[in-house]
Amino acid sequence: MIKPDGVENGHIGAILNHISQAGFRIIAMKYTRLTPETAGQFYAIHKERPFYQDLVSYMSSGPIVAAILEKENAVEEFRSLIGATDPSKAAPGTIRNLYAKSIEANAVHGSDSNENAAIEGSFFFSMLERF
Ligand code: FUP
Repeated sequence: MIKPDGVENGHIGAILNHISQAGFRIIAMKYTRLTPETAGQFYAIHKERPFYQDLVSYMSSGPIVAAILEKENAVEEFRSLIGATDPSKAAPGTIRNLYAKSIEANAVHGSDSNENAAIEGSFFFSMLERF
């Protein structure tokens, strides 16, 4: 997902370019917006964390781009492409190093396991929207 800051700051094209250049295939893609309710569901795993309410309101603050990406070892490869959650700790040249503003407004989201990738893909896309 390209988060609200990535969209707002005009980085959709650059981020998709990094993703394509890194060899990911885009299986489905959607420009949309989360509501506080759907953002809350998407991040339900963080419900007990102190930053949850801020995260939900931030993630519903503007449009996002959701995508399903395909590559061998995609979860690990994508996490290394985006860099650490905190952009000040993200390796040089990673998407968060280049485009993120803060630990909350960190430009992109990537699934952290194959299981969560399947759950998160189904959250945004039905079978009819994929190929
Ligand atoms: P990541 O997997 O890199 O997206 O990071 P996490 O799953 O740990 O966190 C999910 C999101 O919660 C982050 F992208 C931003 C937000 N977050 C905060 O706002 N503050 C924190 O201290 C940690 C995470």
